[in-house]
Amino acid sequence: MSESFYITTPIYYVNDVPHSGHAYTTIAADVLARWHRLHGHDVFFLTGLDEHGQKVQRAAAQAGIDPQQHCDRLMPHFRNLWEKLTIAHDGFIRTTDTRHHAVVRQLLHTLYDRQLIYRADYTGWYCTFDERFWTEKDVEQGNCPDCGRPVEQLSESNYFFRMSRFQQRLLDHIADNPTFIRPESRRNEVLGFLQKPLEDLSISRPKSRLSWGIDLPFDRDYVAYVWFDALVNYLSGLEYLPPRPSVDRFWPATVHLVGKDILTTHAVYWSTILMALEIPLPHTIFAHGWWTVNSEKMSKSRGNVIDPYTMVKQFGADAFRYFLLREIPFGQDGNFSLESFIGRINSDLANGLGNLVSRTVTLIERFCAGTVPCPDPAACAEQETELQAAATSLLQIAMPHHLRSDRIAYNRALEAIWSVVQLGNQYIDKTAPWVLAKAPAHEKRLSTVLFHAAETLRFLCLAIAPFMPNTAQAMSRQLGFQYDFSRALLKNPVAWGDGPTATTVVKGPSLFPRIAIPPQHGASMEQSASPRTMPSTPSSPEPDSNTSSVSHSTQESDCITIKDFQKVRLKVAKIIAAERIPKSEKLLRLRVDLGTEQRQIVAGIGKTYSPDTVLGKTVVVVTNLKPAKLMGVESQGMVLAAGDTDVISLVALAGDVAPGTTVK
Ligand code: ME8
Repeated sequence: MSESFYITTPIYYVNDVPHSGHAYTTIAADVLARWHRLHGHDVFFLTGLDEHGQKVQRAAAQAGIDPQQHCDRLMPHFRNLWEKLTIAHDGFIRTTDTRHHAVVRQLLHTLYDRQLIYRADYTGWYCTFDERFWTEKDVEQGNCPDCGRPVEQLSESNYFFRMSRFQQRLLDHIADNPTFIRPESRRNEVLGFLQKPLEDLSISRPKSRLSWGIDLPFDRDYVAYVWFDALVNYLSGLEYLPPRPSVDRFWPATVHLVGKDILTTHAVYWSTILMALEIPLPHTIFAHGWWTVNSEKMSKSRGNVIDPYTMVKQFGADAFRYFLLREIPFGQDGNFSLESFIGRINSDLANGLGNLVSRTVTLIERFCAGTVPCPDPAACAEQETELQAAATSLLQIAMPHHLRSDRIAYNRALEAIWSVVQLGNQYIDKTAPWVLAKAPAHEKRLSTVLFHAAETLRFLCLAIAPFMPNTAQAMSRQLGFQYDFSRALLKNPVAWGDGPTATTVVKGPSLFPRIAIPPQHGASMEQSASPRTMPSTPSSPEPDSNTSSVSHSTQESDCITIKDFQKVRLKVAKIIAAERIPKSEKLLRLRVDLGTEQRQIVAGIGKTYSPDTVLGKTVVVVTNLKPAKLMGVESQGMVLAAGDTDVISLVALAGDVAPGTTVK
């Protein structure tokens, strides 16, 4: 039997239609599932819906319908979205399914029989929105520490799971299994949480307060706490969903992908429940970061929700999949901006991959009568060796490294793929097949070059297939390979030149038409997304005579001139004072010495640096930025720092340079 790979997403609440955050986790899971299928692994990918609990009951009441009717009404919004995003899940679970109820009841019974569930009176602070109790010390000025909404004091008789008994075992498990909670920062968070004594977990809600749930098997006046019910889906889904994948075959799960918001419920609640049931724990719980819009949480009330349906309709499923996984490291938070999205479509997709496919196919059509030619080993040069090494290492080294379920780095994987895209475009520019075609003496060299360009695309198409299945399919069609990506195409190593030979290319429509940047970007997606527009100039296989030789495109709107760059005045500065700005986690007030003057700068580096660690540092400052007020404090410049989203490091100088020196 081949290696098994069981991946799950959270099951999403059906209190509302899905948004891009839900799409993010599901796309991420789909990529790993597809990658493992391509390698011939035995894959089960489970997603679904969390249909019980207060949130759903409340949403149904607001809609004036019965909760089940509400769930049935919302379910297609999720299923259709997954179809539009080409999500190839193997199972879709709904917690209102009576077969799921049976498993939840059976597990509750087991815990009850083992005396790991008891009844007690409890008084605590209850957050209706999060459906959980908080202790006095957790509550922040009368508000829930999680969602910030007011909490209310509630006294209630409930059933409790003896979670506290498992605290030490859980700590030991985390210590013994370094890849159990990923990434490392989240693992530390859980360890921090476990420094405090773990309390027992209320696993029931009285029906008098909440009736929408699964009846407790030992007391019909109560329903199960929605999180107990929901977490069990990871097991129940294996038991009864077609094609009955079975617990024996797939448990323990390889990876539960979750957002950082629900790390505790998975790493602590779920782990201790499994321990109590004597069921092995999943190999990895990977908690990814949070997408914000204009640095704010996405929410309907703020009107900044990014509607995934709109994104797919306007930019295509693959572009959306690409952007979400390329833009921010999985695990870190990131800000969604339509401007960055369109920027990536134009630079990485239209000018990068789309251009490489289009020019290769055009050149083969024009100079080889549409048939991918055979190479002549005698006509190979160093350029071919370099291209071949880069493309083959993609499948053999880069992807296996970046897509391991305990260190998932989609952005790095895509970066590696796009470095080959860039190399491919440079290769065509440098070898200039249109020049070779002019002299019959270069015929073998021309064939060799076009073969290598096509072979690079074959490797690229296998590498991107998990990320962009539609694009991979279209590429394979245009190059005449006709691959079926649901098959285990990477089960055996793929070697350079071992693909279908002498295939006939078929030019298709442009894979990624360039998008015009809307004048009013960055606001709500519905308002600002522009319709797709065709490229202003058709993609050309040859470089424009007015552009430099490495340019593979005549579309250079993302570039700035040296004059533009010189408008930014950069100077070396020394930090001579630093302090935190009250009530801000991120901002430091700095005093910097610029040789001839001193300035006050407010820098968003406070999460990475404390004031004492930056004191005396030599940094680079933008000195001609218009002054702006941040949290009421004027900033007279900007300090340069590196980091895709969060600040990782200040920009330092390689040698000793006096304050005030120009940086250029
Ligand atoms: O918590 N950025 O469901 P839910 C990134 N039913 N990911 C986001 C996101 C954002 N802004 N917003 C949502 C629940 N997500 C429970 C789960 S599992 C047994 C029960 C994603 O509908 C992310 O995966 O609130 C997050 O953990 C999940 O949606 C929460 O979905």
